[in-house]
Amino acid sequence: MSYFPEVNKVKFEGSKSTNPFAFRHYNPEEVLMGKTMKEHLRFGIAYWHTMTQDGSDPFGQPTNIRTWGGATPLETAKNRVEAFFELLVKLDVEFFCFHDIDIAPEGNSLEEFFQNIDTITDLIKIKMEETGIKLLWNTANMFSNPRYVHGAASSCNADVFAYSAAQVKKGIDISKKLGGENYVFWGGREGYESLLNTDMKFEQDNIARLFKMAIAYADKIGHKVQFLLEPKPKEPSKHQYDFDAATTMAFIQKYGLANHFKLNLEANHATLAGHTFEHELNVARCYNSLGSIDANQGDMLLGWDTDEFPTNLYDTTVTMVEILENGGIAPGGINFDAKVRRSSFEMKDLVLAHIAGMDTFARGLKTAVKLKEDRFFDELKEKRYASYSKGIGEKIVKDQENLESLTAYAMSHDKIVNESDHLEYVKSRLNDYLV
Ligand code: XLS
Ligand code: NI
Ligand code: NI
Repeated sequence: MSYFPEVNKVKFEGSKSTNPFAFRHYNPEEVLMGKTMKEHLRFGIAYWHTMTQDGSDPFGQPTNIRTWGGATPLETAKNRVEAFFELLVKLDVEFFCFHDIDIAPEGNSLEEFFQNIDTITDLIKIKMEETGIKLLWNTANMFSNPRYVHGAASSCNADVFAYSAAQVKKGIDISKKLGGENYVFWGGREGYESLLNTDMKFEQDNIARLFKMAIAYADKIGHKVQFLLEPKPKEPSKHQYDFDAATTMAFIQKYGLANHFKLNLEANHATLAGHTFEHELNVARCYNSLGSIDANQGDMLLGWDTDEFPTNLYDTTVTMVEILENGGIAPGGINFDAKVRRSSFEMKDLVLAHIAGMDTFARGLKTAVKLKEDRFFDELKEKRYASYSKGIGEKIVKDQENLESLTAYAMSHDKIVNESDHLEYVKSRLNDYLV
């Protein structure tokens, strides 16, 4: 049985193709800077948005037509595995990501939940072996169930902390079972509603305690996995502890987690924090902590996480510039944490939306490679900071100067001459690369 009968395996047909089910820019085998596009981009599909999202919003009922509904929640979960792998294969996508509750029904007890997870991950494992598709990351959903009303590891209720720990243990167990390359924590309810009743330091100490337990457990069972922490400033908590990349790095460093934790950065979370995505990627690179990305885009006219498929060429270009500067994104990847609009409700929209995202990233990659090969940004920056490669500047960066010696220098060099950035010209030259 096929869930996407109208769609064959999506192939690269070139930019002139008018076939909606073809890649016009993503050519997995094309080699750029010594790596194939597939190796550069390491695309992943998110189980939650693709398999469980139904198109409902706070004002309206589900709109999505989905054909995998079964007689019981477990049967639906099994059908979803079939449909998901059909989609991954047809789109030639190498990786996937999921939360525990996306793949398996929670049932009526923790024990039943874990049994369901075992049943479904057995099926997923078989599919992975058949197709060669790999697990980029999994995570535990510790925010949807009412038990997480006060948080998970940051909850005021110790029983909730214990329940979270059980979910994380299971998450690491299935990560090992499926050969996961990364394991993500996104603190959906790890924040506060009001400081009037919140002990912020205590709550953050507890979050770090859970992370240390996770590191110890992965180590104990011999699972080498890269842990990732995903920043987001708001929604659902009014104030989330992992506000943005810089705040999250301060947390990681304060609690001594840097050897095991990097960042999973999401484009729409950056804009919610009042940053561009490239700012967040750049901050992560400053700390050598760029782990993986959740690829999507927000709507600047709306103040929430719209999780749209990335279709903005400028954004994917500057994102790929950061990724190339990082030397690539592996063992992370580009996970489409993105959902089709409520009005794109047909099954085939799932295919079209991913093609759009993959083609837009492929174009971003190609442009970024051209910029890199032409040393566009390198030359700009070399010229801009040239005063530090000679004379007094060179001595400053070699730590050979002090306040007294620099005062003596400044006395005889107090007629400062600055140079213009010509930034408007730079931006218009960048446009030449984009179109
Ligand atoms: C929500 C987050 C979430 C994480 C995984 O806004 O993006 O989907 O990626 O829990
Ligand atoms: Ni995300
Ligand atoms: Ni998000």
